[in-house]
Amino acid sequence: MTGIPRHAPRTASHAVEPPPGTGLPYFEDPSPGRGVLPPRAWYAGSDAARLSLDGTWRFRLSERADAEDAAFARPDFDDSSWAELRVPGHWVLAGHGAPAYTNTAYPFPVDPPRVPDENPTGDHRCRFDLPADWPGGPAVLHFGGVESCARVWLNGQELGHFKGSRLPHEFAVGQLLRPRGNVLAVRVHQWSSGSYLEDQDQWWLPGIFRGVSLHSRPDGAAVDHAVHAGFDHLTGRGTLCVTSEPGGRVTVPALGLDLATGERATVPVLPWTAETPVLYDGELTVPGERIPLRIGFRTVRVEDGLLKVNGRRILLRGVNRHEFHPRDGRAVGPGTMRRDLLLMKRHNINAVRTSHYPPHPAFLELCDELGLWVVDECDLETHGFGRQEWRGNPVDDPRWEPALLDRARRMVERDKNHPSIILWSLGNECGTGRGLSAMASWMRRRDPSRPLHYEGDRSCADTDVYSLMYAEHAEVERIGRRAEEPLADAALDARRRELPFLLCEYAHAMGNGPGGLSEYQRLFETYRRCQGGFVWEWIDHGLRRRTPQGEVWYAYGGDFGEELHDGNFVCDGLVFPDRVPSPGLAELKKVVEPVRIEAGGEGPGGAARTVRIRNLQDFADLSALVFRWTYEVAGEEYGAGTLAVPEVTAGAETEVPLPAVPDAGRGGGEAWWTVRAVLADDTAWAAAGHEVAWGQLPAGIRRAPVVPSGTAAVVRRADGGPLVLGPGAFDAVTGRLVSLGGSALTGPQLDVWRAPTDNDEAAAWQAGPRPATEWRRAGLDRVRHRVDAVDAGRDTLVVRTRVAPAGVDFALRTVYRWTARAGLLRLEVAVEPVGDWPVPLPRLGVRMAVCGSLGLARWFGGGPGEGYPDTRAACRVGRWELPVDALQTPYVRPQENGARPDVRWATLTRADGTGLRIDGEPDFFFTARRWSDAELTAARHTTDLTPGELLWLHLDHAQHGIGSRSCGPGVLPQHRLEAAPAGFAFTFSTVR
Ligand code: IPT
Repeated sequence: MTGIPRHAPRTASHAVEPPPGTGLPYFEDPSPGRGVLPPRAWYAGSDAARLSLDGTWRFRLSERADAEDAAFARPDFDDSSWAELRVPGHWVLAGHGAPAYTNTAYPFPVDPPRVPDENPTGDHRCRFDLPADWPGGPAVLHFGGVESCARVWLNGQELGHFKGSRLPHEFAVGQLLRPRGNVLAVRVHQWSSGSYLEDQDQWWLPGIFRGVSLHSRPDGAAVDHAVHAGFDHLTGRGTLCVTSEPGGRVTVPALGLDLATGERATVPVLPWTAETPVLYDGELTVPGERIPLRIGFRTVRVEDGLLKVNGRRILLRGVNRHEFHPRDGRAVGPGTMRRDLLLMKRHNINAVRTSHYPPHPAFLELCDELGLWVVDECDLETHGFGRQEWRGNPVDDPRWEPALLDRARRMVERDKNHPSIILWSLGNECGTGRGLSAMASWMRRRDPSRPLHYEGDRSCADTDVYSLMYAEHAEVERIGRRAEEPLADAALDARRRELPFLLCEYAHAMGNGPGGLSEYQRLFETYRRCQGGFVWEWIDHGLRRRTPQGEVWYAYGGDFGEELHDGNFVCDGLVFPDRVPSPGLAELKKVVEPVRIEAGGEGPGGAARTVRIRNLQDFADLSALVFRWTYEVAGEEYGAGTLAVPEVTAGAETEVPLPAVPDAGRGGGEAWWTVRAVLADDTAWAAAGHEVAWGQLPAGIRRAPVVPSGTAAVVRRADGGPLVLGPGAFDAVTGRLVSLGGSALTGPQLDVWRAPTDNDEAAAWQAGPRPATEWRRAGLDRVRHRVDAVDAGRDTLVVRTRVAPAGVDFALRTVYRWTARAGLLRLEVAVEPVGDWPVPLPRLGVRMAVCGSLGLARWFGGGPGEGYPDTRAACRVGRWELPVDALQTPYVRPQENGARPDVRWATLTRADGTGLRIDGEPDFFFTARRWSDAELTAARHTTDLTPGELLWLHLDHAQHGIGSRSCGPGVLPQHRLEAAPAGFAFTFSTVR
């Protein structure tokens, strides 16, 4: 607690004035603005009066910045012909103009600080009366966020203008207010010099998208205040010091504290951590105002090469969060913010990077309350300059320095009192430059209590943590061993090598995926230097639309006719646009679970005897959890209870004996213990019983292979008609199964194609192999099947084929061998690659089509959600049941989805319970859908898929991994599906 900084001087409106005489209009001038008050800490409320001006305003859109004069700002201007518009909101989402999506490209010619003539400009008017008890005197007008440049008038008087879209701006207005009929006029330009600093990967959404409010600031109200609350883990004591202008007193009843501002008190406290977010309620009283405080004691340090909070290394299980709502864009309400955080907490996420701008301040209050580590990132990205070797990059041009410093200040001053914020981030993807260094030195001076983050400068000259995005596993491992490639500058290299490491972005959650999470987590748990990271990203930014028939779909780049756009790259979240968790979130929850439950000592037949429980938390013991076990045989429960688990401190582990095998469960079938760690009591983020972690332990695998007994059926040949073998009938020419138990079907045929996932497609700018491109080039989407022989033996039907696309000489020789016994029809498939296979296979299995009435799926194997070779951690062995329609994962851009891994058997049944059963040997991936893979491949939006008459079944022996190549590493070698000889079998039977 040394060097508590004093407040920055609060006289000038901008401590660094813009360079004079640029001759540019205010919206193009690189300056941050004029007439605005210095920033201050945001707080939810005090006893000083506040008036929200949110609501229905009047609105007029012009195509250019200068299309209209400013007469609309006059109080008596007649706006009755204008449209109505909800504030906060984005006019492009309210029927005026259209949103546009680009990732890194500026959607206008790059000529900083100039912007195009086509500059949609929204004039807004709000008429308001003061409440009867409004105190009069000084007041400020507060804008929480306006994109991208606003010019403001109150009662005809111009107040000033500002840029910095996701930052607060305030004006002194007390002298202009009158009791009734006030008119606030705001002109908002979509494009400004500020747009060059806001090239984040998201929709361009102009408008007043955060709240507008009026705050009484009576004489003696706090101009600003800062809460410093550190924790000394050696003594267990916290030190509190609150500074404010003017000074006053601070009380914290629970700690018995009553002290003057500027004074320090050191008392025993419970510290704040993301796992134990203890907040002490207090109050700051200054002559003109009483401000409630929520104080969390914690100390952040970089020490011994590690990022530590309260003396301990922390592990970040984080996500990048943009503010997004499928209808309201970045105008995200408190309910949505809370929902995001509850979902995160319930999925074991403990950290948020506020990519790539400070969020609504209420979000940070919720992070304090619920417990998340926060990297608060400045509203800054100049990524588009990277497309031109960073020529003209504003962060390296002194003309922009006032704007950069203004942004740094507005973030730090607004957010400084949140215990949840452990790192400040300078911004995202800006290359390097003096402006960034200036921001960093200002931040260090202003707030020495928090380390700095910025990923874009590999030298780490201005930062306290080494951060990368999308680094491959192998590189993370090198960094973990502090054996990374050296920097050219030896001094900088030595410094960086001592820094803790995090991945500010990894595991790109676009579409089906991300794959490879488990392998990253293993690295984070092995190397103390690797302190975790932030998955990219939390939510798909699909904008909700409806077909004329009322069916919902989600729009992405290009759906608004943008001339330049980046398609569905904007949909890369762990939750769908409607915040329904995607399988990727289920996978993340399992992979980052804070408790690991594994088989301990082994008994006969590989059966677990004990369960090892590891507490992977950084602070909390396991007392918040109870451990429930069940014993299942063939997916059926034969016993359940609670395990007695002794106290396990953070980082420690224990091994507890498993109960005796329940007598009833000693029969045949595959047996498993499932141990689940659930919340013992209700918490602020989930109810008692919520499952935090689980593990499955083999209880002696007793699996009888499905070798049908009884006498072999013989092959019969109906006159000129099909070949018949047991319950199956086969086309005599093609050898394909055409009916089973009397029900017509299109029999199994080798299949290697899958509708490419976003990770299969890979980003266009990715160097190196892009799997889907290679697959198409190889022709895997158009393979042909040549039947070389249909050999009907006495009790065996053998069909020999050669499977290959046009134009190449490599192929898969595929032999189908059919036998039948006792009503079971067995297929053995042998696949032999011939020639030089240049690519891995998307999948290897058979595809068949059955009647669409078989709408209910039951299976024993991995579930309940989908899983692929490198995304199956969240699948547990069990018996599951879902309608076929519910097996589909509605990725915003349709693609391969819905496979259930490790399936032993599956049935598909009609409403009357009859149907089809498939047993696999070995386990298989089971997929069923009402459209073909060709249709799935062609679809651009979910509404392009219409259920057909048939169900398409995919019984896959293997799948290629998923990886994260849509923006990051591809499939790890162990999850690649190379063309190689393979054999697998299925047994088909009917269910009656
Ligand atoms: C990285 C960006 O930082 C992030 O904003 C987002 O665009 C993400 O990629 C992809 O969705 S930058 C990328 C070029 C590595």
